[in-house]
Amino acid sequence: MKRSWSASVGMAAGALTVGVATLLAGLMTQMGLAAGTPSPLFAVGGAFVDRTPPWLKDFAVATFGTYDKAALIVGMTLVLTVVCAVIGIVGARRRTAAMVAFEVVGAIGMLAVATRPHSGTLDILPTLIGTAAGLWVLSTLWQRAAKAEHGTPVDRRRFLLGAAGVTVVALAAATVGQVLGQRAGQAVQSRAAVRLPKAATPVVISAGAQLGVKGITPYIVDNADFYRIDTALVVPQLDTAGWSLKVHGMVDREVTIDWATLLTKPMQNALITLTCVSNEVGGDLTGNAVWSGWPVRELLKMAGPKPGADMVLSTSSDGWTAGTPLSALTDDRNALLAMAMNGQPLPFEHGFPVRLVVPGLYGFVSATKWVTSLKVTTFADDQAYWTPRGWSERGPVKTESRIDVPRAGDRVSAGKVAVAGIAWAQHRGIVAVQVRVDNGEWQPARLADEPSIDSWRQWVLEWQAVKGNHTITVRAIDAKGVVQTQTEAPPAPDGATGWHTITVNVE
Ligand SMILES: Nc1nc2c(c(=O)[nH]1)N[C@H]1C(S)=C(S)[C@@H](COP(=O)(O)O)O[C@H]1N2
Ligand SMILES: [Mo]
Repeated sequence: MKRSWSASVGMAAGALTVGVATLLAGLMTQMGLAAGTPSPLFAVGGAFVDRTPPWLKDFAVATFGTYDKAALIVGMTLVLTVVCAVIGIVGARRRTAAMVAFEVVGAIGMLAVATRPHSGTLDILPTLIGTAAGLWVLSTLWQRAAKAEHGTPVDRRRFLLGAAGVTVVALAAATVGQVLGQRAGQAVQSRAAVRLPKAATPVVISAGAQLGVKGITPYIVDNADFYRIDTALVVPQLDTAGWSLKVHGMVDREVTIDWATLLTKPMQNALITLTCVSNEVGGDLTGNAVWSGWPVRELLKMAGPKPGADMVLSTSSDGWTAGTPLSALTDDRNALLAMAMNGQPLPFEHGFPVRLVVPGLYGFVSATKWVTSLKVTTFADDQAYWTPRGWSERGPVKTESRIDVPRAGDRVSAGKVAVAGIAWAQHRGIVAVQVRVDNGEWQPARLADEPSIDSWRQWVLEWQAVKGNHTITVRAIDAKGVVQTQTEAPPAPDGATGWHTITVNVE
């Protein structure tokens, strides 16, 4: 077999191993699955740096200056290329020995990954899968090379195209993985470095806001349990240094605010329940949290909306848009440029570094995550993401209630049973919740405290359960006197309606 051919088999296999491993490492870092340095090239590089004797370090810095790390990566790539070329050449005669040598190189990569600081058990996966891909390339291309040697020009072309194709794919994968991993790494560091200012308006949650019923939704939902809805296939990984928000359109003057400036503004804390318009009756696409941020009305005031404007089109870094009535962002409600959720910098999935949260409106018309632009405009001139897709232009939250316990289909013992759940009518407030068993009389539920009219409210009814199957129905009445409608409607176009009804079996 031609030496250059067998060498290129080894090099293509090595390239694919690094490419696949780097791509998977980048994806894992992006998804928050990797803790340490799952990319083998960087792990080996890091391990090498840690063990470099001082004289060599000094020499490297003196020779390459600030390019010392780039020089290291280039150097390692060259060494790896030569090693793989040799493995390829050896493999032309001694397949098994070459395969074992390749596995040893992969194992060195895995060892380096596993011993990096903060490494988790999952971190070696990219290198493991990459090595398997490399072994597959070795055996496939050796076969093709052997056939090409005594074969037709077609066989030769098949081999050369195969080797070139693998190398191109490998380089592309490595590049994408590197960009993903680096950006994600930067974003994670940026989020970890955030120091939130103390809020000018702390929220007070009285003990009476929680009824303490077993199985009821907690008044505040943990960030990790909070529902997530968005169109982003890959969670945007922004960092604070690169973030800014521009107010433009129908304004007296354009204003751009960056993270450092936002941090100097008096931060408000607010209890706000977020609800998705796609939530079915009884569904769980709703959550309550303490949000901290600067009222968006203050920023809009700086820009000076022009007369005639009635909508703000907010855009996220990934191009998603929401159309919010200008009035909801300029009246006295706590519409926030939120920087924190339950005292933590926003989780990436919930909009880090800054998102909008507007009491009383469904998320799809208000709660833009990763927000980077606010265009003051009109409903006549601009359309938000979901409007041409069959959803309403406006999205005030409807008065709703949900039974949390017992669960539908539960078996319970006869006697006292706590029927409990939550009700919400953001920015209006809940004044009553009523429960009905088997189409009997509506009975008033006991309400928990309501620390904010922008949040949901817990309720409970002590029910004397008697044997048999029973249906339980709930409805809420909001502070405007509106009784939750019985009329059943699907989520599209502007929110589901109907009464949440469950059946339980009492024994
Ligand atoms: N950038 C962006 N922001 C978005 C969305 C989106 O798709 N992209 N979805 C919205 C919808 S429909 C809802 S219900 C809320 C959900 O917010 P959460 O994921 O933090 O619970 O985010 C809103 N903000
Ligand atoms: Mo939503």
